[in-house]
This record gives sequence, C-alpha cells and structure tokens, in this order.
Amino acid sequence: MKELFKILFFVRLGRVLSCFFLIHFAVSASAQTTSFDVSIPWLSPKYVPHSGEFIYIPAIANQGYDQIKPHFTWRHKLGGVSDFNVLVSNLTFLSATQEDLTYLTKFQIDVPTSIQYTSKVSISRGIRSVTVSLFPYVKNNGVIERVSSFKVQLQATQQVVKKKDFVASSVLGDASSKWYKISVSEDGIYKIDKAFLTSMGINVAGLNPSHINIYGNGTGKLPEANSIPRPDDLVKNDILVIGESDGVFDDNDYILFHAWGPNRLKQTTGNLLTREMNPYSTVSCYFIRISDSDIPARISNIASEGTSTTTVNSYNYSVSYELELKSLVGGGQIWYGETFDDVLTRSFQFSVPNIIATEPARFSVSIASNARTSGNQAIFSIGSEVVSTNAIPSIFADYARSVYTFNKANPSASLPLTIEIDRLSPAVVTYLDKIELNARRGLSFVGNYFYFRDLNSVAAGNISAFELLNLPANGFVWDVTDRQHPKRVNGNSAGSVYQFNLKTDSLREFVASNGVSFSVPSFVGTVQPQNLHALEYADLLIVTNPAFVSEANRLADLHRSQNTTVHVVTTEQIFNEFSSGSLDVTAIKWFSKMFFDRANGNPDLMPKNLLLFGDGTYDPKNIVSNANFVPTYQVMNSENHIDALVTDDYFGMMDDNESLGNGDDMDLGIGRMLISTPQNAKEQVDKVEIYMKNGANLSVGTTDCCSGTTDTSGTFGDWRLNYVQIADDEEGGYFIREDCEPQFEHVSANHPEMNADKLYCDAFPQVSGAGGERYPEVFDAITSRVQRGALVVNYVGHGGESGAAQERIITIPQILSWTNLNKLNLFVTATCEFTKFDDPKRVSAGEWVALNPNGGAIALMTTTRSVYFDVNSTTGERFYENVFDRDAEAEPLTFGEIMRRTKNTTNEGINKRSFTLIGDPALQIALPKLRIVTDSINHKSPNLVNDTIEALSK
Ligand SMILES: [Ca+2]
Ligand SMILES: [Ca+2]
Ligand SMILES: [Ca+2]
Ligand SMILES: [Ca+2]
Repeated sequence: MKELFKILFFVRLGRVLSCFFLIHFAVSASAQTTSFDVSIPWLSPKYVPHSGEFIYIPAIANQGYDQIKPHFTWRHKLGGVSDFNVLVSNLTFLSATQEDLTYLTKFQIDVPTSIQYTSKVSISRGIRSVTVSLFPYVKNNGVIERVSSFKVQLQATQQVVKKKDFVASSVLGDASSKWYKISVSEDGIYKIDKAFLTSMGINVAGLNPSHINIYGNGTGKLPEANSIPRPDDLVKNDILVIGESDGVFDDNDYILFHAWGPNRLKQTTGNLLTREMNPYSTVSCYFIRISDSDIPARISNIASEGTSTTTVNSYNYSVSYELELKSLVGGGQIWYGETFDDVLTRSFQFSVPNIIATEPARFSVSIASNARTSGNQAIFSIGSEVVSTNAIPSIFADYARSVYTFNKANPSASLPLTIEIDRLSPAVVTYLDKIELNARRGLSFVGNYFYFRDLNSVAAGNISAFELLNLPANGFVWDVTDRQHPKRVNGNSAGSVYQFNLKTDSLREFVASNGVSFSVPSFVGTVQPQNLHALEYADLLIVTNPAFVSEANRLADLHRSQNTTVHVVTTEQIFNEFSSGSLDVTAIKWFSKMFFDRANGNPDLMPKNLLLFGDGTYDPKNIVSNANFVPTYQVMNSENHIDALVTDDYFGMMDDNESLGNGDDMDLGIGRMLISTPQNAKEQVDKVEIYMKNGANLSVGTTDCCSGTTDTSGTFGDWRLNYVQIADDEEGGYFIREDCEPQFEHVSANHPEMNADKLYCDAFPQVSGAGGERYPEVFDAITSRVQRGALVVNYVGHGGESGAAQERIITIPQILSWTNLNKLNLFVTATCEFTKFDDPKRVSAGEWVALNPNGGAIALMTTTRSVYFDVNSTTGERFYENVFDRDAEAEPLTFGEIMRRTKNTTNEGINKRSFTLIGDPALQIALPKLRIVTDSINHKSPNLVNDTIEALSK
C-alpha cells in the first residue's frame, strides 16, 4: 500500500492564489456571442517526491491533474438560462521548459497537434457556469509548446427548457388497490394461473379477472446520464387474460404477460448487439394490482401494414456467456468469471441452429490480465482452427482490460470456442469477463420461444415482410418493441411459413412462442401503499435500509426540532417507484432529482442534503457478502484499485446535463452513515444528538442532554475553536510544506479566531522497536488532542485501511480507546483507502473513527480509495477555504455544504470523487454560533455565549 501510495502521491500545485486574479478577462459581447481572453497562469515547476526520488512537475496556479496529465480548467459564471456553444481559438504559445519535456516523456503522455478541450455549462443549485478544460500542451510543427493563452467564445443557443416529467402521485399510492410484487430473471412470456394467485394469498373465488393489471418498466440498469429518458413511477403493461369475459377467474383461466429480465440487449457500432449486464440486480420486478377501478390494459393486435419493400427471413442473433464470480480490485461495476491460472485452456460451446453460413460469426471476448511484461498471448480457436491470436497488454499495476473481437467465416451451427492463455510466467493471471457471439440466423422457430430482430430491415419507408418458418400450431408472435405494450401480430400461415408485413423505419423486436410452454415468475411479497411522488419539498432526504427506519426517524425528529424539514424513506420504497422494484442505485439519485426538478431552478425549493443511512459494499448482488444496506455507486472501471472508484457524489448530480463528469457540479450535500445493525444506528444517532445539543446548537439554549448523557460540562471550553494538523514525516517534508503549512496560513489569514495545534512527526523523536519504527509521543499526542477536543482533526500522509503512517501513529485499537463523546471532531484524512467503507470483509480504520460509540468523530471527510498525484493537496486547500466559512446568515455550514463547495471548486479529475463525507450532511459544524470579531475582545458582548468567552480568554 505504502509503496504504491508513494508512487502516486507526489504532486501538489499552486497555493491558494485565486485564479481570477491571474486570469485577465477582456470581455466583448455582441447580441449572441460573448468572448473572453484567458491566460494560463503557469508557475515554476514543483519539485516533488516520486518513487524514492525527486522530480520536477509542471504547475499552474490553482489547477490540478487529470490522473497523470496536467490540465487547466477555466470557469466563468453565466447569467440567464441559455445553453451555449463553446469555441476555443486564438491560441498563443510559450516554449515548453526542459522540466515539462522530461515530465511528458517520463509518463509517456502523448501531446496532440491541436488543442484538446472539453466544455460544459456546469450548474450548481441553479447557478450556471461555463467551464473549459484543456490539456495545456500542443505539438506545433513537431515541437511541444505550452499553451499560454486562448480565446473562449460563447454563443447562446436555445433556451434551456426544464423537464418536469415526474407524476404528482404514484400508482402505488392507491390504498384501495392490493399490490403484489413478483420477479423474473429472464426475458420471456410468463404465465400466472389460479394456483399462482392463490399462492400469493389472493382469494380467487370472487376475483373478476378484469380487476387484474400488471405494472413494471423492464428498463434494465437505469441510464447514468440524467439526459437519457426513462419511465417514471410504474407503467401499466398490456397483458393477455384468458377467460376474462365472463367476469369469473375459472380454474383454467390464466394471464400471459411479457416480462423483461434485468439485462438488456443493446445495439452497438458495427451492427452488433451486446448484452448490458445489470450490475445491481439479478432480477427484474413487476407488480400485480388488484383493483376494481383500474382500467384493464390488454394486449391489442396489429395487422399487416401495406405492401412490403423488403423480406426478412433471417435475423441478428446474439448470445452472451458471463459468470459473475469475482471483483478484481474490490470496486467497480464489472465482475469477472473464470480464472486462467491453474487452468490455462477453457472451452465454451455455442450452438446456433439455422445459422447463415455466408455471414461470419462474430465473437467478442473480454478479459483482464495482470501481465507486467509483453509477450503473453490470448489465443482463440473454433474447434481445431485458430481464429485469432492476440497480445495481452502489460500494465504497471493491477489489471489491464482487453476486448478482443474476431470472426469465424463459414460458421456451422456448432461453434466450440476455446480460449487459451499462453503466458510467460506463472505470475500472469487472467480472468474472463464475458463472451459475446453475434451471428446471422435463419428465421425459423426454435425452442419454446425465441426473440428475433433484423438490423438489416431498418430504413426510412421500409415495410418488411417477415417470413417465419415452422411456427407451431398453437404458436404466436408478439411485437415487444414498445417495452410495456406488446402487441399480438396478426400474420398469415401458408404451409410452413408464417408471414406478416410491418413498417421497419426503426428496429422492431419480436418474440415467438409455441403457445404451450411459458415461464412462471417468482412471488416477492405484498406491497403496502406508498407515495413518494406525492411528497412535498424537504431540506433533508434520509434514505434508510428498512431495518433502520426507527433510528432514521429519531434522527429526522432531531433535525425537525431545528426547523429542518425531513423525509425518511426506505431503499425499498425508492426502488418501487424509481426502478420498478429492483435494486438500482440510480433510483436514489432519481428520487432526489424529483424534488430538484420540481424546484424549477429556484435554489430555495431544492433539497439541501441527502443522507444515506446505511453502510454499503461494492457487491450489490451479494455475490461474496451480504452487507449492502444502502447501495453504493461504483464507476465502470473495475481493473485498477485507484480508478475503480466508489463515490456518493453520483447521488448529488441533479442537472439534466450531468452524470459524473469532471465539470459536473454537485447540487446536494451528500453524506453516508456507516450503519449495519440497529445497534450501530442507535449509537450513531446518539452521537448526532450529543453533537447537536452540545455542539452545533449550544448557543440556542439546548444544553439538556440526551441518551443518558447528563454531564455536559465537557462540551464547554475551547475545543470548538481548535483544529489539529497531523503530518506524516515521509517524502522530505512534503506533507508539511505543501499541505499543512499552506492550509495553516490560509486559516490564519482568514479565520484568526481558530487555533492550530500542529503535530508534525518530524518534530518528535522516532523510536526503533521490535515492531519497527514508532513515534510514541505522536501516538500519545494524537490521543490527547482527540480527548481534549478539537473541531477538526486532520491527518495527511501515508495510510491505509488499518491506520495511518508506517510508524502506526493512528491504529484501530487506539481509535477505539477514544472517549471524547462531548467533543466529537470532524476527522479529515488525506491518505490512501483510510476509509474504504465498501469492503464487506473488513471495517477500515476510518470506519472505526465514525463507529466508536464513545468518541472519535462526528463525521469524516476521507478517502475511500487511493488518490492520484495532487488530489489530496488541492482538495485539502479547497476544504480549508470552506470549512470555517459561514453562510449568508452567518451560520456555520453543514457538513454536506462544506463537502459540496469543496468538490465543486476543486479543479481535478474524477479521482477527487474518492473523498467522501461519512456522517450526517445536514449537521452544522460546531463552530461557535456567534461570529467572533477582533474588536469584541475588550468589549465583551452580553450576547457572547459562555464557551466563546472561554475560548477567547484562553
Ligand atoms: Ca372465466
Ligand atoms: Ca462480467
Ligand atoms: Ca449540478
Ligand atoms: Ca463498511
């Protein structure tokens, strides 16, 4: 851990010089176009430690890196509500320095021959900014140069129209209906008969079949980008009810309905189909509604449409093979299957009856390998024919993911694929992600049912004659293109051919059934009426696992007593209304977005904070664990332990043009409380109550205490004006010089009332012992500072899941010994994986700081993964620019708002999203309520509260 951290953690950029003083604006505006001249404030290169040496790295004031690439972000606040086209032009250049060239070469960074930039209208709680991000080097005529300045032109385009497509009320809100949740694991036509209804507890005697409807969306994994439309609430599906007309559910009556499983087939480039594995759920849910007032939705028929322009007698067949057994680095959305280590050759049988031999079978195989050198190979054979030999790329750490595509010409129905890994060393371990096969197949009935669609049939104005062979006598074809409204196709049979004509301007998908064999869904449970869609505005949204509802409600009441409006909802309720009943993390974001969209751009009506009241894991499907209380968002990268991020920021991106881009601005404060048992929940809420009553709200007269704690005397004193800075001794004083001291100077200049307590390891004697190097005095000093109390305790340096620093200056037993319950701190760590909270197999040091019921922290702002380069330092700077600030009413900020502001002002790549708030985001930091100004010292105001006077008289 430490070694890697050393490699990565070595850069820190410019001090807290505001970029806006350094960038010269020459603004010229016309009716439509506004332009800005922007200079890049290059600094002298920084001399930083890297892998046991010191190197020079390029530096720009107030800017960071996008992983290893330097980058520059320009941001400008906009008025109005238009979208903009952004054009970057008029570049000027400076010679690159020798240090620049050495750096770019060392890290194999390609320099483009023209400027590479991205732009975005970023929106933060209704405030719009344009951001332009660029890589500040260009290769001109073969010579690498620095970009010195450029012009940004903004051209207003259309007015942004706010979407407000959330229904006012959920269908699940109808208390006069009975709701039954069912699930399926595959696409198919499902049958519900009397026995199934009875097994769910429905009294079929007296049930009118016309009172039955089925709801559900069949979306698969919800789209991550907010701009992609999706169904809201639950959509009523068209179903077929046999024996409905007599109003009686007879013994032989039944329902047929089409259900989509959790994984969706998607079209990719090159006319290929790929299956998107749902990373969150192995099932998809539907809801049976029994209601005498709900209008029955029933399948309609479609007749042939006009004269055909083309004939379809073959179709695009796609199948995928994928096992989910292992998360390679304990993070990310992708899970891997078979291991190629003890076994290096594995075979997979694919069978495609009626395959069209004149079209190649197209394979795609995804793997990941930890090869550290080149020379290893992945060899693919069909039968005895080697069809593709591929180099496995080498990677400096963890795994490299590769996707190999290859064709088998003249395929036959039997396609035995063999994957052989030819490795140079037994240390090379390779994992299979999935195999996908696309082939062209004759349109002939197979199995009990099958799906077909023909990408070739699609063209404007096309009417396709579909000619299906060998449809069984009872068989039928449904058009399932409209996901919740299948239609029965009315074709004609002539001999062995079933034929129908339909328009194919766009792709249509069909399922053919033998009319006899159907699947049966699983019963999940009854659903109580719920109506999250009808909730009104609230400041704070608490999302809890159903197991912790009572403590979540207690927490909500604490906030309500402070005039904060709160909703407490369960994950299950959210899934029912926002992801059709199955687990999907995006449903939680979409729940918040409903309130945000309804605010229609007015920040006063937007929720402020979202609290995730439950621990989560990287394992939402419970493949290796069962500890996923409030699920986490993991990024797609799943092969590198740094890049396979977990980030709760995802839940705070509310605008329509956002997902998780570097230029996306968080609109909500997000915090997570690491609760995995009801006891945890109680202890955590107790801590909030103690902090709230003894800390944040001491000045408003609520000094009575809580949960059996009656001694509040310890909460007085100077702790609320103290902060502790702890620095590791590694890297030639880097952490002191580039982190702690600049932060201290900023706080001294802007918040002179705050007292710093510096614990720099280098200032203490290091002692060699049996267990290695130690700093016993630092160890003791940290505990003594924590016990004495401090508003903020900040550690910067090396660390990992089991504690801080090689010399073990913070350890888990030590954390558990802390009893500072009346003086809980905000614990800030800028170190690797100190709080990798999403690992179900262990509780990290950071988690213990929060979980200690007798002390430790009220909240943490901490890293959940290792961090690249200077992200620690720049995030730390932005944190200290916000943590002691006040809002417009001179109130201390909430933890959520401190974190939101910190994130939105950090000019870094995605790695900044590794910083996570563990704690209640709606809790105000316990700064003294009344602002202290220097000239009040000698004229004690009668309004000054007791503790602040003590603080000042120290
Ligand atoms: Ca009947
Ligand atoms: Ca997989
Ligand atoms: Ca936003
Ligand atoms: Ca955990």
